[in-house]
Amino acid sequence: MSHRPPSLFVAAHTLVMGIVNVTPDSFSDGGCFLDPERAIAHGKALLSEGADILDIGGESTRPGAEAVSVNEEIRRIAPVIEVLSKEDRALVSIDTMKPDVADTALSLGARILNDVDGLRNPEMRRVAAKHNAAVVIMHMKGTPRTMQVNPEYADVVAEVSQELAMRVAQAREAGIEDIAVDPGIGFGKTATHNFILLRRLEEFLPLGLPLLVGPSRKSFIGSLPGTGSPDQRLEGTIAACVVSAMKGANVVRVHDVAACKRALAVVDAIRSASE
Ligand code: HH2
Repeated sequence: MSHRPPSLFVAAHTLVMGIVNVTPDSFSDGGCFLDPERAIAHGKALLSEGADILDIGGESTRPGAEAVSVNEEIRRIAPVIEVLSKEDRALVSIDTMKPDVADTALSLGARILNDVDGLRNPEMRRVAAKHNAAVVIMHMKGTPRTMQVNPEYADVVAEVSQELAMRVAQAREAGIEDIAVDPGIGFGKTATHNFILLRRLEEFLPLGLPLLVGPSRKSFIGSLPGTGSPDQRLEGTIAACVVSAMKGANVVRVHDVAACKRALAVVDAIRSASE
């Protein structure tokens, strides 16, 4: 008999991770929630809309974003994590690439470490293991500064999958047990790469791990007519979430929690209906 604890990323329904960006420069909502009180209010609103997880970040990873110091990132996220992790039903995730930020957030009550750098840094793996955190291992080609400079793959799905498998093995070696994988929509990929990743998402299922997908308001949606600005990308975001859920994603990471919850309730009902 297996005694593995249940994964935080697996439930009977598709989980929705709501985004709380405590940043001045995030690509779609930069500056909206930099003030801790506003970020906390936003997190509470997302919980009341049905968010299953709150993903709190203090550094934008948009292409070309300016780096943020450890102290500044901690100053942004700490008060928000401290309050939101004490909310009823709240499961808090910290979105960071920095070990010291992760350490502080996990000490303050976050239970998930979401690292867009895939826990490449051994110190990140050590911090996650120390706190017995669940982790999201995301694929990124390059760094946020360079990733959109002409990304190339022979077979994007195969290459992303191989790299994720390698990072998962490293994380397991470090003693991390609860792991979700994420193909990293928009992180070192052209719009076409992102469409292919979503169309072939089921090819990540053989990794045998919960799958998280983050298409929300991203520029691959904006590459299509009439969706140039992020506030025109809700329907496209929902379409990508629906496809992801139908193809086996366990978690979607989105800004628009209420709308995505409503759409995914239908998907979940279609998937689970029995004769
Ligand atoms: N996307 C963003 C940030 N973190 N984490 C995971 N696991 N998957 C993603 O696709 C992902 C992520 C980028 O979105 P956002 O947080 O809205 O923008 P910014 O990085 O500009 O703050």
